[in-house]
Amino acid sequence: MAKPASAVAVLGFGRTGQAVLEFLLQREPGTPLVLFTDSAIADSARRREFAERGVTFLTGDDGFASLSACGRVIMSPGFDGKTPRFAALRRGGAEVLSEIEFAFRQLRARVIAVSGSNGKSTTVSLIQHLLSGAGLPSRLAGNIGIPLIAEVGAIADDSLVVLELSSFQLEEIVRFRPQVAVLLNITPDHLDRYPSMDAYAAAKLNLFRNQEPGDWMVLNADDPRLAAAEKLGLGRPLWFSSSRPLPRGAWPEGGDIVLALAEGTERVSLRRNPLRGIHNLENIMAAALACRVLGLDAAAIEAGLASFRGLAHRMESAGSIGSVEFINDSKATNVDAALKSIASIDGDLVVILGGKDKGGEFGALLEPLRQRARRVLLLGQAAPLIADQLAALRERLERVDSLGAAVARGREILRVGGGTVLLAPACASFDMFDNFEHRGEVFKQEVLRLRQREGGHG
Ligand code: UMA
Repeated sequence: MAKPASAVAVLGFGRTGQAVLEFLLQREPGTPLVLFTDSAIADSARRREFAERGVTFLTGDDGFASLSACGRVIMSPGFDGKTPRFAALRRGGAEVLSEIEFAFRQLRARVIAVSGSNGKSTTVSLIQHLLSGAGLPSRLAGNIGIPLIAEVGAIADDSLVVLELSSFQLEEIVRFRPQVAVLLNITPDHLDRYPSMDAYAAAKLNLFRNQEPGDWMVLNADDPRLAAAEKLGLGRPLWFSSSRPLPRGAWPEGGDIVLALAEGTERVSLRRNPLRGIHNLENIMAAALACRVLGLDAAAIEAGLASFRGLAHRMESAGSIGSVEFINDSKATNVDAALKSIASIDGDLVVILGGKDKGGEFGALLEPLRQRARRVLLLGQAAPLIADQLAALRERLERVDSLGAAVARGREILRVGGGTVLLAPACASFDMFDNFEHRGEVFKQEVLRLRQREGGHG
């Protein structure tokens, strides 16, 4: 039986879909709700609970076709709204909204949105840390793992939302408008979903689309795609560069960051900065500019930076055994992120690469690995592909079957001379793990286990 036109369809039963259902059940009681996923969802307490509250579960092609009877369709970011089936849905009259667009329409609070191929989570976490240190209430949400819709009820109109956005979440934007929009970089990622780099970049640039002249755009001047972009939006641009001074914006100078705005120039000392690497310097400059335009001064930014502790799975130390340090950068899920991790560590390296490929061009790793890596350990589904693209380094490549084996092998290789075993896989984790966090946890446990084994045997 067809649903009445007022029904709302929610696509996806992950974090986002469940949060949207929860919101609609509370805020729009009586509205018929349909939950769609491509494959059937296993019976679970969560599923039974929603079914008991009146949600109809649909699946498969026929299920999708019947969504055209719904007035609104709210999609999770994993769904690709550019495919023909969505065009048909729109032609049928349904309003298709992303969860971000839907949630934004319920918000009155100001939004600081951060996107980019790498560095988003560190930057939003740092911004929130700096704001709270300065006594400004804010809420963290988005791709970092907290659907915005789950938070809207708890966000006061006069507070701030710090939102991490992926390209997926920026695809179906209609009115979404951040007062401060930060774009960190655009480097190859998700090319299994996008037909080209241009299509991927276009999704990212949606960040600025609805900004108004009083809004701010914080941008990376060292990113060739951003620097060359002709029309970004109506907001006021503030650029940052890790390599050169700029008329306005941020750059490093003599152990400080210079923040140059229309009202004057200030310096933030990096002396007590806990984050390493050029990519983190970029994240810090972006966060500092965003907070500066929200009213924080250099002293508040400097104090907040000193007390910030980095995030798990991002250049996180997993401990040392003898003179070998283990670094967990499981979040380096694309080639560019892996390049940045390699560049930010001094000394000899053993690099662990591999996992589920996302259309990455691993050839870009060749030179840095040739210069820095004693060995490259290849793991998971993408191992043969990486071996192929790094064939020029053949004598330094080794296949491993598990992260445990990689940890032990890395320790062995660096036993004489010391160095760092770096997990920076340049791939997604889903071939062997639930997610990048799971992969990072396993890595840390394996390091611990090896340390105990070595300790036990003197
Ligand atoms: N599904 C379908 N058909 C599809 C796609 C998905 O049926 O074509 C269903 C799946 O069967 C499942 C559900 O949709 O039931 C999963 O939805 P989802 O993939 O949108 O995942 P969520 O659990 O809702 O998590 C999403 C983000 N996931 C993705 O963008 C893939 C999370 O980012 C985000 O934290 C969360 O919303 C809250 O905002 C994760 C991620 O991997 C961390 N992001 C990518 C990245 O960072 O590189 C973009």
